[in-house]
Amino acid sequence: MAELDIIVAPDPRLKKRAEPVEKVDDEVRRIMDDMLDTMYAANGIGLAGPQVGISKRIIVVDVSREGDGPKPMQMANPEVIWESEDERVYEEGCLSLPEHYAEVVRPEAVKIRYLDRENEIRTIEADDILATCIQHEIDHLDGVLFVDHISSLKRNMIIKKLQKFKKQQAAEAAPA
Ligand code: GNR
Ligand code: NI
Repeated sequence: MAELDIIVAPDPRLKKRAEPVEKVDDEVRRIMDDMLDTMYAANGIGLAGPQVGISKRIIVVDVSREGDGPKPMQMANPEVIWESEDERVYEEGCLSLPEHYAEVVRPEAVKIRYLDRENEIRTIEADDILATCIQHEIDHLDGVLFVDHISSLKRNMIIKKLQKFKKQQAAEAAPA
């Protein structure tokens, strides 16, 4: 079990398309477990490989409510195989865009096919926050961030602020 560092935008590693997993083996299971640890430590509801510098099509999600106990989900090669025509607006955040939020429109329900921990093909239907979160994570695997779904004016403002924040952090870490 290990916590990984989460990459903050702007960063070229967040813009790359991630590679499919050939087989869910012990190495992939270890990555999935480390990603869950990292996600819980950061109080996130989802995390994708590229956010921790792993350019593989792996995501983890847990949208359970606090009182209900954890419901971790771990997926390799997740794919949207159906999406509803109905859309919904959800205020999204992202661990790679800390402290920035914006309303994003997406299909309100989706069917997802993926490989589970045992390398078995599974299909699930998701709606509500689970549908939103899985679509957000699959976007990461394609190098897409939620700000790519909003106006360029808002996007550029958020990216500029993050760039400034990162420069400050780097200066504090390595004083002249
Ligand atoms: O923790 C997260 N919350 C969230 C809220 C609304 C829509 C999507 C998300 S995912 C995000 C964690 C994250 O950055 N996953 O990639
Ligand atoms: Ni994200």
